[in-house]
Amino acid sequence: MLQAIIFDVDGTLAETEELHRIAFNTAFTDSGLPWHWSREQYRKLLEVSGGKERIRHFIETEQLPERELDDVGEFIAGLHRQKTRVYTQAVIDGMAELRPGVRALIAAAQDVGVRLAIATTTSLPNVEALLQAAFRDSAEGLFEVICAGDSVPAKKPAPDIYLDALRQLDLPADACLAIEDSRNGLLSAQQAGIATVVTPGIYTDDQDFSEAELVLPDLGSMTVEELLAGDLAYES
Ligand code: XBP
Ligand code: MG
Repeated sequence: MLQAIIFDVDGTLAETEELHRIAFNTAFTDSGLPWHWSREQYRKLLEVSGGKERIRHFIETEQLPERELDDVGEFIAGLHRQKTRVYTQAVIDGMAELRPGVRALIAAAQDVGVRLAIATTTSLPNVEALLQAAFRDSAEGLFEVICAGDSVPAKKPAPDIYLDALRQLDLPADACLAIEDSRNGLLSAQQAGIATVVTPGIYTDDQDFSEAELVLPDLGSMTVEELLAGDLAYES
């Protein structure tokens, strides 16, 4: 019997990765760096979960001079703080909207007492800004458990963030359903033993989701009753 739904954030609750890309590029420009991540480049960079890890991967693979900095970690952290400021302000300004079916599924889950959690690689301020913008006064306490960003040693596709969500929910994996948009997220939830529904996003629509219970265009393409009943026999 389904007792909790664990949502990914970026690409799942809302189509936010284009906003992240713009925030990264704005932070690079603000910092006087001649870096610019195109959409095509960002699709590839998204194979690395975590903004700070993504910047480090970019510096190393492009063999940029910043590799030689004494404290490249702090350099990256400073850039990422700037990027997070830009991103959260854009979300607060209403630039991110929930994907189709998300709000209805969350409301239906609440109505029948299915608990709600978040397991995301993104930074906690980004999650808080999105929940505030999307749910306003009802954001507080809507998700009983929020596991985000650096709270675990290893980011997706490692299972750490989903295992932490299960621990905090005090539920077994087979009582939960994960909802994801990316292969990294699917692998993370799967390794934690959680059945996963995937709703691919604009940056992940070419990825392999063969391990998913179900792949849907979005959460609006199936009735919430079917999703909550675990009746995942969707005919595309
Ligand atoms: C997607 C990610 C994050 C975002 C950027 O997270 O991999 O890194 O791209 O956010 P999700 P940060 O697990 O929600 O799909 O810069 O805060 O990492
Ligand atoms: Mg995602």
